[in-house]
Amino acid sequence: RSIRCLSSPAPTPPATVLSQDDLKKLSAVKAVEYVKSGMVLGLGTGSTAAFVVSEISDLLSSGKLSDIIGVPTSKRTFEQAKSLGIPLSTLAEHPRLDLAIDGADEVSFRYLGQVDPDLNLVKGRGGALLREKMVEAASDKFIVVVDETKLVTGLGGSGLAMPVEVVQFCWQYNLTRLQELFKKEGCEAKLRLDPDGKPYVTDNSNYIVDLYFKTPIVDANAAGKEISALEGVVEHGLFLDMAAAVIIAGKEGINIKT
Ligand code: ABF
Repeated sequence: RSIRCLSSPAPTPPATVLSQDDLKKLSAVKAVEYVKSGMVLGLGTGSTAAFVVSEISDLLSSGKLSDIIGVPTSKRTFEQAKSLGIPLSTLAEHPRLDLAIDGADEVSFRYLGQVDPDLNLVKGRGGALLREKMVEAASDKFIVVVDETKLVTGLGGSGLAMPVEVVQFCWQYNLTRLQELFKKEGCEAKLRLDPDGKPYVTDNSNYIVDLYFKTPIVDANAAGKEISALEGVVEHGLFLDMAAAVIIAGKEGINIKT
């Protein structure tokens, strides 16, 4: 009979496989290191930003942070922060904020082969782009928290939605004009709908026209200006040259770009 190995070598334990949520949490925890007691903070929207809010709540509960006031970028962030006992306020009461931390859908890092020094972003797939942009524009520093899946070689490059918030009254006109504007990028524009098929309505009672590009936007700055110039457009998801730093959590660790 062949002599069977009594014990085969122990299988190599798998390297720690970090989930996307793990990576989001890592970037969130790193970003909260920039929060100091007494700050007025812009609180972002989305799952990564939600980890930031819960981390701030934990630090307040443990006494490691105090005297924080939060200005939420959406009704759902307001509800989350309120439920965690974070003192909240508004832009009306605090027209200037010390710091805003928020997620993003795309970070343009290798634009046309160059590192994009402006840390340009696509944001707003969560529908909160208008309040996000206002809060982040009002902040002395805006820090972005992402996992590495958000890096793209040119904005629109993910092929996923780039939102434009429009007044309900003229959404069809805006949809048509936006599609024409980005014909060379093979843009398809769609009115964002709720699961029940009705138009999605933002916290500001507007609609969203989502743009889907076949090829990345060539000139993001020009694109932002052209979109904003359209009658009935309230805001768009191109956040250009706004971020002071992007904290990227990847399987190799944390990478901070400023
Ligand atoms: C928000 O973060 C939105 O601008 C963007 O859509 C979202 C990204 O979502 P997640 O962090 O869940 O990936 O700020």
